[in-house]
Amino acid sequence: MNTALFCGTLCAAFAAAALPAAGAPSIVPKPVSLEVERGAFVLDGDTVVLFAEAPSGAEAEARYLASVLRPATGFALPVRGLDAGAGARNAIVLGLGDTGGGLGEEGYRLEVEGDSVRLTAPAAAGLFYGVQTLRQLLPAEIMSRVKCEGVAWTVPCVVIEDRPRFAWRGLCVDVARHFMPKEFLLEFIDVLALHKMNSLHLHLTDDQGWRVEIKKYPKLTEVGAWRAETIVGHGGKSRSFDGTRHGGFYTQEEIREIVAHAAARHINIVPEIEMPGHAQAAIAGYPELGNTGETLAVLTKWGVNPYIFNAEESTILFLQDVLEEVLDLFPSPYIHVGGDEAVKEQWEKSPAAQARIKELGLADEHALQSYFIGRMDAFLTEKGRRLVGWDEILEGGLAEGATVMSWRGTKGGIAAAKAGHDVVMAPTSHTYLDYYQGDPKTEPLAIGGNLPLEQVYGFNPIPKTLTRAEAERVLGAQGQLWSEYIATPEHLEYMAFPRACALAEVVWTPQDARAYDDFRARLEKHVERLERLGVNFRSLDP
Ligand code: TNX
Repeated sequence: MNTALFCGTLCAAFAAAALPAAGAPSIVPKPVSLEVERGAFVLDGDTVVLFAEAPSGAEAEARYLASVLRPATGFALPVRGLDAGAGARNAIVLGLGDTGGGLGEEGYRLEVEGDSVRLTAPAAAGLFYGVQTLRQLLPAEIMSRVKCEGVAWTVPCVVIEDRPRFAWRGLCVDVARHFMPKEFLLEFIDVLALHKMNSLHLHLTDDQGWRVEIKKYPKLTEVGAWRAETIVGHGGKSRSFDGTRHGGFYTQEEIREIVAHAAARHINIVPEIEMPGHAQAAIAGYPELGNTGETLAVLTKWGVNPYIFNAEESTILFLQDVLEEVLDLFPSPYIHVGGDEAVKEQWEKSPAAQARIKELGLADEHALQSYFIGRMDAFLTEKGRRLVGWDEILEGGLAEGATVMSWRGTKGGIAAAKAGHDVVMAPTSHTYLDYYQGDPKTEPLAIGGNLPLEQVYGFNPIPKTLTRAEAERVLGAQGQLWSEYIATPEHLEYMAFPRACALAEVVWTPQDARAYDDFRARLEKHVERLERLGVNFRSLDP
């Protein structure tokens, strides 16, 4: 068959049927620059995936590409090193090298021509993101986990140059309030990768559950990973409980598997071990960590809870032992220690806490929290890592090396940036994906709030009040999936998508290249991909 003719007809049909916005492909997040040219590359059973052998790093990305193309097409594309001088017809060629375009650590250049695809990047991450773009240039069926018959696997001819706006492009998943199985996290990571997100923050501990095995302190999971039951709905006056035991935790082996799976997709897993608040599950396992000596059960309801860790030296050392194991499991440069919503009432009443404040010459309970977090900061810094905490860690004085995650608006982030600290923006106003995304009357029960898709898209992580130098301190932004009211993976996906698609574009695409209507048009096509992937996304509002 005449390929040019075949492609011409097919591409016209493809454009008419599927491509909004003047025939431009619907890539999410939108690339920095994209030129569509005439013609198309056709992927078939004879296509080869080639990688330039030196410098190394391209081979893993080439193998990943072949592996993601396989299920839907059924093609077992050969992956080979590129012989210098050999022709590269019907080939997808991946190479590491200087593209000359200032693409940074994560950028890439993708050139699709009629008989070959060339993907070049300064580093492996860029090749990976170029592969994600290439997947999105193919028909949506490419995302299918089962073979799709009768699909012409065409890629429109394009030249794309792309790089992310921010280095921290994340989501936080709360696996403490409701445990999520490892298998689900692995799939969720795949979907994040498709959106060029590079950070998954796991909220591993809270009042209602401790979810990571710590060998030195087995009762953290033997006791702390299980609660007797869970409050029903919002509780209200006639609060009732479901009578069903809930729990689970990740073994260290499972954590290593999750971390490795994410790393292969250029996603860093940021572990969070909460302190000094949100600590009841840990205190249930080890009552000596608390302030009252009471034997507690793992909490079965939601909200801010007064049972926080005491600030004794023995407790600080206990938590540093925990962190020691956490550091061994998670190579992340950033370790999150929480710091939010630590009610000080038990410290106010506790003679031991008051004595500690005196002994350390501190002003008050806020200064004691600051001291507590400061000890963790020093510990982590010495191990070559960096502490991250919620914006409450500003109260009573910010630890020297701390990065602030700003959730109560952007105020905390602004203060931290102005004080020369790094910041991740995570404000309730634009990134709380546990809030309602539509009319509460027709949505599944959520914690409250109102965060429609357009509002997420409207977020600019750089507040206007920052100078250029201060703005450099904003590493990026993160969406939060707190799971008090999210009990299943399906529901978590429903809350995450498509709002996480909007967030992905917020953190990837230059601010002045973004417009909601254009995004919304591309999203129509993009949700077909989510559908093929089997993601339980919320349908787009008409
Ligand atoms: C506040 S955000 C919390 C979480 C809750 C969330 C519910 C933050 C640092 N603390 O513990 O799950 O609100 O939206």
